Amino acid sequence: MKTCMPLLAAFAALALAGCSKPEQTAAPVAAAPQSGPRVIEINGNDAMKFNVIAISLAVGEEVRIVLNNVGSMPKQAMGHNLVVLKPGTDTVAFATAAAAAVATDYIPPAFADAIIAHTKLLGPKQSDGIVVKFDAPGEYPYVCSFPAHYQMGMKGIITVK
Ligand SMILES: [Cu+2]
Repeated sequence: MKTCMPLLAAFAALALAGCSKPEQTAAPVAAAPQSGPRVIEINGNDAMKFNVIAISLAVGEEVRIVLNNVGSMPKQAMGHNLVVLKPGTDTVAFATAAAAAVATDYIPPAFADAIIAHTKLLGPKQSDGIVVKFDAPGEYPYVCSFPAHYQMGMKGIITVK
C-alpha cells in the first residue's frame, strides 16, 4: 500500500489544482457490491448421497456451490468432494480413474481437461465452495469422486439453459 501513496498524493494535488469536475470528486473508491453470487448448498452424507441432484442455471449466471460434508465418519473412509465435469464426459471412466488417484485426493490428472471445478476432499463437518459460471447451455454432470461413491449414486446434473 505504501507504494500507492505518491500516486494518491499526485491525484489529490491535481484535484486541488482545479482539474476535477464535481461529479468526479464524489466517486467512492471502495464501493464494491457486498452481495456475491447466489449460493447453492449441497450436503453429502455417510449414506453416500447428495441431497441435491439437479440444479438449473441460466447461461452466464455465476453461482457459488458449497458442499457440506454432514457425515461423521472419518475422511479416509467417507470423504466427499464435488467435481463438476464438462458435458459429455464419460463419468464412469472418470470415476474409475478417480478411484485410483489417491495421491491427488481422487482428482485424476488424466481427466484435467474434463474438470470444470472441484471442491477439496472433505472430512466430517467440513465445507468447501466453488464459484462457477457456464457460458454454454448443456448438461454438466457433477460427482463425488471418492472411491465407489459415484457408483453408489453420489452424482447430479447441472442443467444450463
Ligand atoms: Cu462421497
